[in-house]
Amino acid sequence: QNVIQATEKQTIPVFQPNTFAYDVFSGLLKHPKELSSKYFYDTTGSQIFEQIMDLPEYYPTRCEAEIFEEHKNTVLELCRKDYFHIVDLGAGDASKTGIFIDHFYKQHIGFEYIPVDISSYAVDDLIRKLKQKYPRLATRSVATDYLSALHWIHEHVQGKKLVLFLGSNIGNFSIEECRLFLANIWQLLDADDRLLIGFDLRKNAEIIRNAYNDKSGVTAQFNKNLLRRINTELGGNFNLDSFEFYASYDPVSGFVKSYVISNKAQYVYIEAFGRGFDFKAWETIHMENSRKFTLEEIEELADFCGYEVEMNLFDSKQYFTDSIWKV
Ligand code: AVJ
Repeated sequence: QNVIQATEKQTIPVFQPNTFAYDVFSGLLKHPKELSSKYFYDTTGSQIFEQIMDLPEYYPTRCEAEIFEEHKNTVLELCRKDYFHIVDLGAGDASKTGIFIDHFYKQHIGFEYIPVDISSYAVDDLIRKLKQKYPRLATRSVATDYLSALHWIHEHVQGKKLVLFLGSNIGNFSIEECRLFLANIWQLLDADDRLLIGFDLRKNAEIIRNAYNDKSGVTAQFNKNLLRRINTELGGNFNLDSFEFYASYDPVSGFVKSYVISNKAQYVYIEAFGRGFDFKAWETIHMENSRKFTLEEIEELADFCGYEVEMNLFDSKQYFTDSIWKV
């Protein structure tokens, strides 16, 4: 059933690696199946994530905003001597970076703001809003994935840099991807530059679980939106009602893992691939990691990737830390 009749076989283009089509194709061929959360952020997905940030259960955004309000001068003192470039990896709607931008702008600090996001909707919308609010603000934007963005930065950004990687975006990586990504950023940094990373910390497992299992079901929609995206962009026929959302937290490893699970045996056809995929009843698709860290893990990670931890900034509940690193 998986492979269509030979008489119906037509040629299908071979996809470029690192594209949406290629990654969906390879992810659905895996056992167990997986899709990448980096593809959550089409226009609808970016909008759903903005709703998540407002959920009562989703604490990380509020914690990080509290840290930035409390410590914006500390960060400013690290940068202010020369003109500098703020590179915001995964900027989204910049709800937190906005606290720095507002503060620095009003103090007439010389800096440029460079938001990077995989969603062109997110960066376009952000730049438009920033231009309205801060007419003198120097900005450039980059709508691409992280790795291509690092190439762009290497080519186009000279001088002092403050690289931001906020909101526990780093939690989406596996352990290996995380090290590789930080080692790649290390190559871009000079002695005066800083990397500021938001890490969500280990805490009461119940609090973590609830943050990824909200009562209103917004997080479920956020995950299922990727199936919908496959339907619209690749001609898939996922029936969203035949998949359940499930998120688990393992307090030993610190990993939240999110899944959509097929609630029956079914076959999902995807036009762009000229084929479909069988799902057994209760077969899983891994969608996202949201890793939670210990301070020891953060220290070890910095050390392994060639950095020195300059300081850790905390919110009042110590749920979250923004860790400032130098090379
Ligand atoms: C945007 C990756 C930080 O993992 O906490 C929120 C995304 N997923 N709820 C996270 C997300 C489910 C979020 N990051």
